[in-house]
Amino acid sequence: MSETVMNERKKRALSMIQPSGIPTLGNYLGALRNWVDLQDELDCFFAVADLHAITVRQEPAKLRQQIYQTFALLLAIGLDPEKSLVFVQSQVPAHTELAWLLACNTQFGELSRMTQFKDKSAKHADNINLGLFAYPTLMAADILLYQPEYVPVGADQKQHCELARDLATRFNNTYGNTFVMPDPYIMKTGARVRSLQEPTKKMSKSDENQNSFISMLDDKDTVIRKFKRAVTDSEACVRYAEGKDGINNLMEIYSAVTGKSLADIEQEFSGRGYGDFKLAVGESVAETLAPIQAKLTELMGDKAQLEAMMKESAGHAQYVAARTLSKARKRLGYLNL
Ligand code: ATP
Ligand code: LTN
Repeated sequence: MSETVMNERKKRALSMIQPSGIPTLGNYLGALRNWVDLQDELDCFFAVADLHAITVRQEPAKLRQQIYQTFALLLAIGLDPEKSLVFVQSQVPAHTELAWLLACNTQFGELSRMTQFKDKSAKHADNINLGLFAYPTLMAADILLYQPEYVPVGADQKQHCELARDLATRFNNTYGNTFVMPDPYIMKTGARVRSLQEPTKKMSKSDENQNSFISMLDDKDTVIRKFKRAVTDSEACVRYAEGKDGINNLMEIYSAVTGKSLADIEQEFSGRGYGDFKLAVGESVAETLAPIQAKLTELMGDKAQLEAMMKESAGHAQYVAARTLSKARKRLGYLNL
Protein backbone atom coordinates (compact mmCIF):
# COMPACT_ATOMS: atom_id res chain seq x y z
CA MET A 1 0.00 0.00 0.00
CA SER A 2 1.58 3.33 -0.99
CA GLU A 3 2.15 6.20 1.42
CA THR A 4 -0.51 8.35 -0.31
CA VAL A 5 -3.12 5.61 -0.09
CA MET A 6 -2.33 5.17 3.61
CA ASN A 7 -2.73 8.89 4.20
CA GLU A 8 -5.94 9.41 2.26
CA ARG A 9 -7.38 6.10 3.20
CA LYS A 10 -11.03 5.03 3.18
CA LYS A 11 -12.55 4.28 6.56
CA ARG A 12 -11.54 0.86 7.74
CA ALA A 13 -13.32 -2.15 9.27
CA LEU A 14 -11.78 -5.15 10.99
CA SER A 15 -13.34 -8.28 12.41
CA MET A 16 -12.46 -11.88 13.15
CA ILE A 17 -14.01 -15.26 13.81
CA GLN A 18 -12.59 -18.14 15.83
CA PRO A 19 -12.06 -21.51 14.13
CA SER A 20 -13.36 -23.19 17.29
CA GLY A 21 -15.98 -25.21 15.43
CA ILE A 22 -18.07 -24.92 12.31
CA PRO A 23 -19.62 -21.44 12.13
CA THR A 24 -23.30 -21.29 12.97
CA LEU A 25 -26.28 -19.43 11.65
CA GLY A 26 -25.68 -17.05 14.60
CA ASN A 27 -22.18 -16.21 13.36
CA TYR A 28 -23.55 -15.73 9.87
CA LEU A 29 -26.48 -13.46 10.71
CA GLY A 30 -24.72 -11.60 13.53
CA ALA A 31 -21.43 -10.96 11.80
CA LEU A 32 -20.28 -12.71 8.61
CA ARG A 33 -23.14 -11.68 6.35
CA ASN A 34 -22.63 -8.03 7.26
CA TRP A 35 -18.94 -8.23 6.43
CA VAL A 36 -19.84 -9.02 2.83
CA ASP A 37 -21.96 -5.87 2.59
CA LEU A 38 -19.24 -3.66 4.08
CA GLN A 39 -16.50 -4.53 1.66
CA ASP A 40 -17.70 -2.12 -1.02
CA GLU A 41 -17.75 0.96 1.21
CA LEU A 42 -14.86 0.31 3.58
CA ASP A 43 -11.28 -0.86 3.55
CA CYS A 44 -11.84 -4.25 5.16
CA PHE A 45 -9.66 -6.65 7.16
CA PHE A 46 -11.20 -10.00 8.13
CA ALA A 47 -9.40 -12.83 9.86
CA VAL A 48 -9.57 -16.32 11.29
CA ALA A 49 -8.77 -15.81 15.00
CA ASP A 50 -6.92 -19.09 15.47
CA LEU A 51 -4.82 -17.86 18.41
CA HIS A 52 -8.05 -17.19 20.30
CA ALA A 53 -9.32 -20.71 19.66
CA ILE A 54 -6.78 -22.34 22.02
CA THR A 55 -8.15 -20.49 25.05
CA VAL A 56 -10.23 -23.67 25.25
CA ARG A 57 -8.60 -27.03 24.53
CA GLN A 58 -8.42 -27.98 20.84
CA GLU A 59 -7.29 -31.14 19.17
CA PRO A 60 -4.43 -30.08 16.80
CA ALA A 61 -5.53 -32.03 13.71
CA LYS A 62 -9.09 -30.79 14.12
CA LEU A 63 -7.96 -27.23 14.71
CA ARG A 64 -5.89 -27.28 11.52
CA GLN A 65 -8.86 -28.54 9.52
CA GLN A 66 -11.10 -25.85 11.04
CA ILE A 67 -8.59 -23.12 10.15
CA TYR A 68 -8.80 -24.17 6.48
CA GLN A 69 -12.56 -24.51 6.71
CA THR A 70 -13.19 -21.14 8.37
CA PHE A 71 -10.88 -19.38 5.92
CA ALA A 72 -12.63 -21.08 2.98
CA LEU A 73 -16.01 -20.21 4.45
CA LEU A 74 -15.10 -16.52 4.55
CA LEU A 75 -14.45 -16.74 0.81
CA ALA A 76 -17.55 -18.87 0.20
CA ILE A 77 -19.91 -16.31 1.75
CA GLY A 78 -18.63 -13.73 -0.73
CA LEU A 79 -15.63 -11.99 0.81
CA ASP A 80 -13.56 -11.04 -2.18
CA PRO A 81 -9.76 -11.03 -1.78
CA GLU A 82 -9.64 -8.28 -4.40
CA LYS A 83 -11.65 -6.03 -2.10
CA SER A 84 -10.89 -7.26 1.43
CA LEU A 85 -7.84 -8.59 3.18
CA VAL A 86 -8.81 -12.07 4.42
CA PHE A 87 -6.07 -13.55 6.59
CA VAL A 88 -5.13 -15.96 9.36
CA GLN A 89 -4.20 -14.34 12.69
CA SER A 90 -1.40 -16.74 13.68
CA GLN A 91 0.48 -15.86 10.48
CA VAL A 92 0.98 -12.32 11.77
CA PRO A 93 3.25 -12.38 14.87
CA ALA A 94 2.56 -8.70 15.65
CA HIS A 95 -0.75 -9.73 17.28
CA THR A 96 0.91 -11.54 20.17
CA GLU A 97 3.54 -8.85 20.62
CA LEU A 98 1.07 -5.98 20.82
CA ALA A 99 -1.12 -8.11 23.11
CA TRP A 100 1.74 -8.20 25.63
CA LEU A 101 2.30 -4.45 25.42
CA LEU A 102 -1.42 -3.93 26.05
CA ALA A 103 -1.59 -6.59 28.78
CA CYS A 104 0.84 -4.54 30.84
CA ASN A 105 -1.60 -1.66 30.57
CA THR A 106 -4.72 -3.67 31.44
CA GLN A 107 -6.05 -4.03 34.97
CA PHE A 108 -6.96 -7.31 36.60
CA GLY A 109 -10.33 -5.85 37.58
CA GLU A 110 -11.17 -4.92 34.00
CA LEU A 111 -10.62 -8.46 32.76
CA SER A 112 -12.48 -9.99 35.71
CA ARG A 113 -15.65 -8.19 34.63
CA MET A 114 -15.79 -9.74 31.15
CA THR A 115 -18.90 -11.89 30.86
CA GLN A 116 -17.37 -14.20 28.23
CA PHE A 117 -14.60 -15.03 30.72
CA LYS A 118 -17.15 -15.75 33.42
CA ASP A 119 -19.24 -17.95 31.08
CA LYS A 120 -16.31 -19.86 29.62
CA SER A 121 -14.55 -20.39 32.93
CA ALA A 122 -17.77 -21.83 34.34
CA LYS A 123 -18.06 -24.09 31.31
CA HIS A 124 -14.41 -25.22 31.32
CA ALA A 125 -13.76 -25.31 35.06
CA ASP A 126 -10.82 -27.69 34.58
CA ASN A 127 -8.94 -25.30 32.28
CA ILE A 128 -9.23 -21.69 33.46
CA ASN A 129 -5.98 -20.63 31.84
CA LEU A 130 -4.17 -17.32 31.59
CA GLY A 131 -5.04 -17.00 27.88
CA LEU A 132 -8.76 -17.29 28.58
CA PHE A 133 -8.45 -14.47 31.11
CA ALA A 134 -6.20 -12.29 28.92
CA TYR A 135 -8.22 -12.99 25.73
CA PRO A 136 -9.64 -9.43 25.52
CA THR A 137 -6.13 -7.92 25.38
CA LEU A 138 -5.34 -10.14 22.39
CA MET A 139 -8.63 -9.08 20.81
CA ALA A 140 -7.77 -5.42 21.49
CA ALA A 141 -4.39 -5.98 19.82
CA ASP A 142 -6.14 -7.61 16.80
CA ILE A 143 -8.23 -4.50 16.42
CA LEU A 144 -5.81 -1.69 17.24
CA LEU A 145 -3.01 -3.02 15.00
CA TYR A 146 -5.05 -2.23 11.89
CA GLN A 147 -6.36 1.18 13.00
CA PRO A 148 -10.00 0.47 12.01
CA GLU A 149 -12.85 2.90 12.62
CA TYR A 150 -15.40 0.04 12.73
CA VAL A 151 -15.53 -3.44 14.23
CA PRO A 152 -18.57 -5.33 12.84
CA VAL A 153 -19.52 -7.97 15.44
CA GLY A 154 -22.53 -9.60 17.08
CA ALA A 155 -23.95 -8.09 20.27
CA ASP A 156 -22.02 -10.55 22.47
CA GLN A 157 -18.72 -8.85 21.58
CA LYS A 158 -19.75 -5.34 22.62
CA GLN A 159 -18.06 -5.55 26.00
CA HIS A 160 -14.75 -6.68 24.46
CA CYS A 161 -14.91 -3.85 21.94
CA GLU A 162 -15.46 -1.39 24.74
CA LEU A 163 -12.38 -2.67 26.51
CA ALA A 164 -10.39 -2.19 23.29
CA ARG A 165 -11.56 1.43 23.25
CA ASP A 166 -10.59 1.91 26.90
CA LEU A 167 -7.13 0.47 26.25
CA ALA A 168 -6.66 2.67 23.18
CA THR A 169 -7.66 5.76 25.13
CA ARG A 170 -5.36 4.89 28.02
CA PHE A 171 -2.41 4.17 25.75
CA ASN A 172 -2.97 7.33 23.68
CA ASN A 173 -3.26 9.48 26.82
CA THR A 174 -0.27 7.95 28.57
CA TYR A 175 2.22 7.54 25.73
CA GLY A 176 0.94 9.79 22.95
CA ASN A 177 -1.50 9.34 20.11
CA THR A 178 -0.98 5.87 18.61
CA PHE A 179 -4.30 4.14 17.96
CA VAL A 180 -7.47 5.04 16.06
CA MET A 181 -10.58 4.75 18.26
CA PRO A 182 -12.65 1.77 16.98
CA ASP A 183 -16.44 1.70 17.14
CA PRO A 184 -18.34 -1.61 17.45
CA TYR A 185 -20.74 -1.92 14.52
CA ILE A 186 -23.69 -4.09 15.49
CA MET A 187 -26.53 -4.81 13.08
CA LYS A 188 -30.13 -4.71 14.24
CA THR A 189 -31.33 -7.99 12.76
CA GLY A 190 -29.47 -11.12 13.75
CA ALA A 191 -27.24 -9.41 16.34
CA ARG A 192 -28.03 -12.05 18.95
CA VAL A 193 -29.35 -15.32 17.57
CA ARG A 194 -30.38 -17.59 20.45
CA SER A 195 -29.97 -21.33 20.99
CA LEU A 196 -32.80 -23.44 19.52
CA GLN A 197 -32.91 -25.54 22.70
CA GLU A 198 -32.39 -22.85 25.36
CA PRO A 199 -33.61 -19.65 23.72
CA THR A 200 -32.42 -17.40 26.54
CA LYS A 201 -28.79 -18.27 25.68
CA LYS A 202 -26.86 -17.32 22.55
CA MET A 203 -26.44 -19.85 19.76
CA SER A 204 -22.85 -21.06 20.03
CA LYS A 205 -20.77 -23.27 17.76
CA SER A 206 -19.06 -24.86 20.75
CA ASP A 207 -22.34 -25.99 22.35
CA GLU A 208 -22.35 -29.72 23.11
CA ASN A 209 -25.99 -30.09 22.09
CA GLN A 210 -25.98 -30.31 18.28
CA ASN A 211 -29.69 -29.54 18.17
CA SER A 212 -29.11 -26.15 19.77
CA PHE A 213 -27.44 -24.63 16.72
CA ILE A 214 -27.65 -24.63 12.95
CA SER A 215 -24.20 -25.25 11.55
CA MET A 216 -23.52 -23.48 8.26
CA LEU A 217 -22.75 -26.93 6.85
CA ASP A 218 -26.02 -28.60 7.91
CA ASP A 219 -27.91 -30.05 4.94
CA LYS A 220 -31.54 -29.20 4.24
CA ASP A 221 -33.03 -32.19 6.11
CA THR A 222 -30.91 -31.48 9.18
CA VAL A 223 -31.84 -27.80 9.18
CA ILE A 224 -35.55 -28.62 8.91
CA ARG A 225 -35.31 -31.30 11.61
CA LYS A 226 -33.48 -28.95 14.03
CA PHE A 227 -36.09 -26.21 13.57
CA LYS A 228 -38.88 -28.75 14.01
CA ARG A 229 -37.38 -29.66 17.40
CA ALA A 230 -36.78 -26.06 18.45
CA VAL A 231 -38.18 -25.20 21.87
CA THR A 232 -41.28 -22.96 21.70
CA ASP A 233 -44.31 -22.49 23.98
CA SER A 234 -47.83 -23.82 24.30
CA GLU A 235 -49.71 -20.80 22.98
CA ALA A 236 -49.52 -21.94 19.34
CA CYS A 237 -49.74 -18.41 17.98
CA VAL A 238 -46.94 -16.87 15.91
CA ARG A 239 -46.55 -13.47 17.55
CA TYR A 240 -43.61 -11.56 18.96
CA ALA A 241 -44.09 -11.02 22.69
CA GLU A 242 -42.34 -11.03 26.00
CA GLY A 243 -41.87 -14.50 27.47
CA LYS A 244 -42.05 -16.17 24.03
CA ASP A 245 -38.26 -16.48 23.70
CA GLY A 246 -38.33 -19.50 21.41
CA ILE A 247 -40.84 -18.04 18.95
CA ASN A 248 -39.22 -14.60 19.13
CA ASN A 249 -35.91 -16.17 18.17
CA LEU A 250 -37.43 -18.06 15.23
CA MET A 251 -39.23 -14.92 14.07
CA GLU A 252 -35.99 -12.95 14.23
CA ILE A 253 -34.17 -15.62 12.23
CA TYR A 254 -36.95 -15.73 9.64
CA SER A 255 -36.94 -11.95 9.43
CA ALA A 256 -33.14 -11.85 9.04
CA VAL A 257 -33.11 -14.36 6.18
CA THR A 258 -36.21 -13.19 4.29
CA GLY A 259 -36.09 -9.45 5.00
CA LYS A 260 -39.75 -9.56 6.17
CA SER A 261 -40.75 -7.44 9.17
CA LEU A 262 -41.99 -9.04 12.40
CA ALA A 263 -45.47 -7.61 11.74
CA ASP A 264 -45.54 -9.15 8.25
CA ILE A 265 -44.51 -12.49 9.69
CA GLU A 266 -47.31 -12.38 12.29
CA GLN A 267 -49.74 -11.72 9.49
CA GLU A 268 -48.35 -14.41 7.19
CA PHE A 269 -48.82 -17.05 9.90
CA SER A 270 -51.97 -15.81 11.57
CA GLY A 271 -54.29 -18.74 12.26
CA ARG A 272 -51.56 -21.24 11.36
CA GLY A 273 -49.71 -23.50 13.79
CA TYR A 274 -46.06 -23.68 14.80
CA GLY A 275 -45.48 -26.67 12.52
CA ASP A 276 -46.07 -24.59 9.37
CA PHE A 277 -44.00 -21.73 10.71
CA LYS A 278 -41.03 -23.90 11.69
CA LEU A 279 -41.04 -25.53 8.26
CA ALA A 280 -40.99 -22.13 6.55
CA VAL A 281 -38.09 -20.98 8.74
CA GLY A 282 -36.17 -24.20 8.03
CA GLU A 283 -36.73 -23.96 4.29
CA SER A 284 -35.66 -20.34 4.03
CA VAL A 285 -32.53 -20.96 6.12
CA ALA A 286 -31.59 -24.05 4.07
CA GLU A 287 -32.06 -22.02 0.89
CA THR A 288 -29.74 -19.31 2.22
CA LEU A 289 -27.04 -21.82 3.14
CA ALA A 290 -27.10 -24.05 0.03
CA PRO A 291 -25.06 -21.85 -2.35
CA ILE A 292 -22.48 -21.13 0.38
CA GLN A 293 -22.07 -24.85 1.01
CA ALA A 294 -21.56 -25.58 -2.68
CA LYS A 295 -18.85 -22.94 -2.93
CA LEU A 296 -17.17 -24.17 0.25
CA THR A 297 -16.91 -27.72 -1.08
CA GLU A 298 -15.25 -26.41 -4.20
CA LEU A 299 -12.72 -24.30 -2.24
CA MET A 300 -11.89 -27.11 0.21
CA GLY A 301 -10.98 -29.29 -2.77
CA ASP A 302 -7.79 -27.28 -3.32
CA LYS A 303 -5.84 -26.80 -0.09
CA ALA A 304 -2.70 -25.68 -1.94
CA GLN A 305 -4.68 -22.81 -3.41
CA LEU A 306 -6.07 -21.89 0.02
CA GLU A 307 -2.55 -21.91 1.48
CA ALA A 308 -1.28 -19.69 -1.32
CA MET A 309 -4.06 -17.22 -0.58
CA MET A 310 -3.32 -17.32 3.17
CA LYS A 311 0.35 -16.70 2.50
CA GLU A 312 -0.30 -13.76 0.27
CA SER A 313 -2.77 -12.05 2.62
CA ALA A 314 -0.48 -12.65 5.62
CA GLY A 315 2.22 -10.63 3.87
CA HIS A 316 -0.10 -7.64 3.46
CA ALA A 317 -1.42 -7.92 7.01
CA GLN A 318 2.12 -8.11 8.40
CA TYR A 319 3.02 -4.93 6.58
CA VAL A 320 0.08 -2.94 7.98
CA ALA A 321 0.45 -4.42 11.49
CA ALA A 322 4.20 -3.77 11.62
CA ARG A 323 3.69 -0.04 11.13
CA THR A 324 1.40 0.24 14.15
CA LEU A 325 3.51 -2.09 16.25
CA SER A 326 6.70 -0.16 15.65
CA LYS A 327 4.90 3.08 16.58
CA ALA A 328 3.60 1.54 19.83
CA ARG A 329 7.06 0.12 20.66
CA LYS A 330 8.67 3.51 20.12
CA ARG A 331 6.09 5.25 22.29
CA LEU A 332 6.85 2.83 25.12
CA GLY A 333 10.59 3.51 24.92
CA TYR A 334 11.77 0.48 22.95
CA LEU A 335 14.44 0.67 20.28
CA ASN A 336 13.42 -0.26 16.74
CA LEU A 337 16.84 -1.28 15.47
P1 ATP B 1 -17.57 -19.93 20.54
O1 ATP B 1 -18.90 -20.59 20.60
O2 ATP B 1 -16.46 -20.84 20.18
O3 ATP B 1 -17.27 -19.04 21.70
P2 ATP B 1 -18.65 -17.87 18.99
O4 ATP B 1 -19.44 -18.37 17.85
O5 ATP B 1 -19.34 -17.35 20.16
O6 ATP B 1 -17.62 -19.00 19.33
P3 ATP B 1 -16.80 -16.32 17.30
O7 ATP B 1 -16.59 -17.40 16.37
O8 ATP B 1 -15.55 -15.70 17.68
O9 ATP B 1 -17.61 -16.72 18.63
O10 ATP B 1 -17.79 -15.22 16.71
C1 ATP B 1 -17.60 -14.62 15.48
C2 ATP B 1 -18.63 -13.56 15.31
O11 ATP B 1 -19.95 -14.09 15.39
C3 ATP B 1 -18.55 -12.47 16.39
O12 ATP B 1 -18.70 -11.22 15.76
C4 ATP B 1 -19.74 -12.74 17.26
O13 ATP B 1 -20.23 -11.56 17.85
C5 ATP B 1 -20.74 -13.32 16.28
N1 ATP B 1 -21.67 -14.21 16.97
C6 ATP B 1 -21.36 -15.33 17.67
N2 ATP B 1 -22.48 -15.92 18.14
C7 ATP B 1 -23.53 -15.15 17.75
C8 ATP B 1 -24.95 -15.24 17.92
N3 ATP B 1 -25.50 -16.23 18.58
N4 ATP B 1 -25.71 -14.27 17.37
C9 ATP B 1 -25.17 -13.27 16.67
N5 ATP B 1 -23.84 -13.13 16.47
C10 ATP B 1 -23.02 -14.05 16.99
N1 LTN C 1 -13.66 -12.31 20.27
C1 LTN C 1 -14.37 -12.62 19.09
C2 LTN C 1 -13.49 -13.02 17.94
C3 LTN C 1 -12.44 -12.01 17.71
C4 LTN C 1 -12.62 -10.69 17.18
C5 LTN C 1 -11.33 -10.10 17.14
C6 LTN C 1 -13.75 -9.97 16.76
C7 LTN C 1 -11.12 -12.16 17.94
N2 LTN C 1 -10.44 -11.02 17.60
C8 LTN C 1 -11.15 -8.79 16.70
C9 LTN C 1 -13.55 -8.66 16.31
C10 LTN C 1 -12.28 -8.08 16.29
C11 LTN C 1 -15.33 -13.71 19.47
O1 LTN C 1 -15.03 -14.53 20.25
N3 LTN C 1 -16.47 -13.68 18.92
